[in-house]
Amino acid sequence: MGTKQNEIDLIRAALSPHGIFLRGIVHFDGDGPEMAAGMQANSVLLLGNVGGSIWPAFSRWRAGQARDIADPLDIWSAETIRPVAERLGGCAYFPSEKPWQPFQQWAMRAEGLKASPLGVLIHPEYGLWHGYRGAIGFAGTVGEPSTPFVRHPCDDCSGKPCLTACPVDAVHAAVFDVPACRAHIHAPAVGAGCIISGCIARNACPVGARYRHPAEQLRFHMAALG
Ligand code: B12
Ligand code: SF4
Ligand code: SF4
Repeated sequence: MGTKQNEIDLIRAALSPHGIFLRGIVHFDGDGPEMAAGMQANSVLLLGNVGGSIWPAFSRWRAGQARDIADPLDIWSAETIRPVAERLGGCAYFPSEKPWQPFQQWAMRAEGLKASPLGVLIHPEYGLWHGYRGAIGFAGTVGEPSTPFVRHPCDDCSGKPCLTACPVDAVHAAVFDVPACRAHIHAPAVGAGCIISGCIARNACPVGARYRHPAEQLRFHMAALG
């Protein structure tokens, strides 16, 4: 197995100043995502944020853009990650780009994470306060697959406060009720709590509380929920 440590070091050095970190590596055996040239990727390097790590760099970039540009975080992510992928001969993937790539499945394989009742994958340290900004696929074998975590924080969470915090009972152990959540946050006045301070159920989770997104970032993500 050829470890191309050079690529990994380059990716880390280029992206960590923007608050984007290598979150894990997945190796495939003929079932990887398609690359631009019609080939399949054999390795995918998953890139993401931890807590509010991207917020300073993204905010600086945004200050230089027109105030009303659509999907600024997606544009910033592509402008930041794509040149790194191209420099290394890789193919960049983005979570909001269609067709949607299975970012959460990759994260489950790379880090051993499992879904919380909110649908968001929960991390033993960062809790619900992390996400994925992109991934880079390579035709060859890059790095070693990550060693997955084994502990799922929801298993030993006493009281499970996320299940009772939502004002419209959208969060259940088995399924997250997306239509109920959407209807509530778009209802004038009543939904303002979630829009201003972030999802109440997500805020109620005790895991990784110190990684909670800054208030401005919380509002940004909630406003982007269409
Ligand atoms: C569509 C979508 C939504 C839809 C959900 C509609 C639905 N029921 O599918 C809406 C707009 C409601 C949504 C909301 C949110 N989302 Co969303 N979403 C996506 C997106 C773009 C596609 C999901 C998908 O269908 N993938 C395609 C299949 C093939 O991928 P998959 O991995 O095999 O499928 C998994 C998901 O579908 C997941 N799933 C199923 N139902 C739901 C419902 C929700 C709410 C979520 C989050 C996941 C989820 O389970 C599948 C098995 O793992 C992904 C990015 C991506 N490319 O995956 C982000 C993604 C899943 N979302 C994410 C996040 C963070 C959120 C929000 C918290 C945003 C916010 N406000 O901050 C909210 C959660 C709601 C809340 N109360 O705060 C993150 C999750 C990160 C993590 N830690 O797991 C992702 C990965 C984007 C990212 N950039 O990191 N989301
Ligand atoms: S409150 Fe408990 S059950 Fe809910 S997401 Fe957090 S750890 Fe999991
Ligand atoms: S955003 Fe509000 S309505 Fe939606 S799940 Fe969270 S608490 Fe419930």
